[in-house]
Amino acid sequence: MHDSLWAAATHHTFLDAVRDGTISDSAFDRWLVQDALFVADLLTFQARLLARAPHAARAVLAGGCVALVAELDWFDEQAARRRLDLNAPALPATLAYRLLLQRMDIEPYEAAVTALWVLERVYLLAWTSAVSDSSPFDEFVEHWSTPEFKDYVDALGELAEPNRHAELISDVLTHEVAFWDMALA
Ligand code: MP5
Repeated sequence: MHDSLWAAATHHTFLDAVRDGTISDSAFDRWLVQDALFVADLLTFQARLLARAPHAARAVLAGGCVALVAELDWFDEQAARRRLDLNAPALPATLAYRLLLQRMDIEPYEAAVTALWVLERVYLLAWTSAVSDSSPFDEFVEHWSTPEFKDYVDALGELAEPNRHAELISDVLTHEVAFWDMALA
């Protein structure tokens, strides 16, 4: 039922331009800074999700939290390399996504973990669509298209209820589309 939204969230002009190497530095850097802010918000959400998860889900969610901490270091390194200020203000799409994460935080566990699976699967499929032999952004494409990341997304899929929570799933997908749009705006 969400096919067209999944397609919009995972195939986007931004990703095509990353694959082709035609993305402008300003668009790429805008995405990078805002995504670093998003990942910090995601860690807040996921740490709380871990705290209320059933025991069987804890290893996967705890591994995800550790990965988010490492990812924030990685964003710091990427930003320093590109001379970007990660203390920049959050743009409207990032602020709107922050509100959605706060809503997910008060949803029942099953809905919240499903939403987490959706947003991680979006990044897996989206960046996999940007794979090429020659993108100058290889390191970014690789970050979200490794077999390890796919395993993590599949493990979240085991915890998720993809056939329920339709409205929340569509909210997440809509916010993902808006996030790509923001980079190009
Ligand atoms: C992710 C992300 C994936 N970094 N940014 C957005 C807007 N959506 C999803 O999260 P992670 O932790 O980088 O895999």
